Amino acid sequence: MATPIPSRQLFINGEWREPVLKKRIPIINPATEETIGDIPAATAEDVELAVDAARKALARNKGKDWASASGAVRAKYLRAIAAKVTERKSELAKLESIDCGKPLEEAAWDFDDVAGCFEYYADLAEALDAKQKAPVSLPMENFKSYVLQEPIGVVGLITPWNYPMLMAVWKVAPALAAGCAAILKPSELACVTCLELADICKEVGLPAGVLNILTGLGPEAGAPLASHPHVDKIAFTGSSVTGSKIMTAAAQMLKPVTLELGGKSPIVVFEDVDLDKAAEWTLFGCFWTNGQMCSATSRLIVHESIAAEFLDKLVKWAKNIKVSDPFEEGCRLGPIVSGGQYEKILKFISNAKTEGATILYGGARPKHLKKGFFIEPTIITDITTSMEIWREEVFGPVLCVKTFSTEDEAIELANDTHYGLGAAVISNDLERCDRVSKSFQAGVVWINCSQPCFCQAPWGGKKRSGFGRELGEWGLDNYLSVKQVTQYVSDEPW
Ligand code: TXE
Repeated sequence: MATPIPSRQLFINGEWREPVLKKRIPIINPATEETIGDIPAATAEDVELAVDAARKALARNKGKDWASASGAVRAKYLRAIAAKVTERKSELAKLESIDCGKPLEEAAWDFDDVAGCFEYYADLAEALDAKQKAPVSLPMENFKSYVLQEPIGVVGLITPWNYPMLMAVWKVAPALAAGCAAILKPSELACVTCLELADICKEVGLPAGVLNILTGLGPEAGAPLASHPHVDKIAFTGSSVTGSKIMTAAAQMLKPVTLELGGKSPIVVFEDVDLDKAAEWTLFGCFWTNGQMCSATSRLIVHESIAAEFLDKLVKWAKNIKVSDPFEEGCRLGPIVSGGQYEKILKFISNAKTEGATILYGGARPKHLKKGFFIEPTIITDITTSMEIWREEVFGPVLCVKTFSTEDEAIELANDTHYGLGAAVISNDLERCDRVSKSFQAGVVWINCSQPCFCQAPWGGKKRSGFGRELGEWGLDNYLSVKQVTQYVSDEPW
């Protein structure tokens, strides 16, 4: 079924605008390797226009600018966007699926989350009004003090391709709720739906310049945004390498950043589990979104007494995972997002073999698929902790397995990584789960599950997985600046 890709331009100051240098980037369908359209490619010249539009949206104009509008007014727009996303969910899911390769059913779930995220931050925008002028108790009676929570200003949001619209909205929704004006730079590898978000913003009449969307290459569009002197904050999700570059650029301007980077998350399975339930979460935790999740629990650490039986089950179930065009009924694993990422994953697998690991299942393109960037669900054993496959983020459907004998050993293996985004523990002993959760060096811990994510709960990493928290109230705080106002209230001279 052909899904036409709308031909769009950049979205600047509430209008479609051709890139100044008129460049475009082809869109490749990862399931067929065919070119199916193109996206506009912004450069530094377009970044200038977008920053100017965003600053104007925040400029004082008789109190009618975005920043000084009440939270209730901003909430109205966020809810209108949520309603449009829901209305257009099936069309958006198809576009997402064809653009980044995720199974259609998974893409549809993403748009429920997108709408839910806008709704949630609409509520927080309203609640923000009541939190203004919160009094601070002072030790001296001749002073009184209160706190204002103000938008941080113009924010640059640089996002990845694995959840193209959802990752963008985790930043856009709180930024707009806080009263910031934003410039979104989604990934060039998949950003078709982000341009549809622009279309939705036009439809609901979002004031000009409040959200600007610039598609384009990282070094050409992302880098000038990160280093722009009139961008007050950068929020980034992507690789640790690019995160480091962004932090360096921001440091030159002493600009705040939040970074959500890579991961190599563990899932620890104890001997007392129901093997079926544990297998379900283990496979879901690693192969969901074609394994392209920063939080994928891609290191299985399983108790030695159940390892053989558990691995038999995993292999049996992995064989039943349908790898196909994401539009096919029952598809559970679609193609990898791009040729570059596909080659990178296959190289990780071949390096693992060279280093002496065993490919227990998968490891290649499924024989029935002649085209497209497909990789079988892959399970690798006989791993040592110094191997690249155990240490580096693969960002594909590859599960690495090691066994343990004691709880301490399991925790040591789990924490033996420079990343610290997610970690999961599966056990029927809830006291043990509690103990292990506290020992994990990770920003997100799952007990008896892996990957569920709610927009109400904080999300972010430790160590080289970044810092700052998205989602929940913490996500809104990212875009707020706290101002102390202190008044001398006594008639007596000081
Ligand atoms: O990431 P990049 P890529 C990891 C994953 C994957 C690897 C490479 O391991 O294999 O990163 O993916 C923009 N200044 N993750 O190359 O480069 C870029 O245009 C400013 C984990 O796609 O980090 C895109 O919008 N911006 C991850 C965004 O950064 C720049 C999700 C992310 O791209 C830039 C994706 C620059 N110099 C990949 N260079 C996660 N944490 O979920 C690039 N960009």
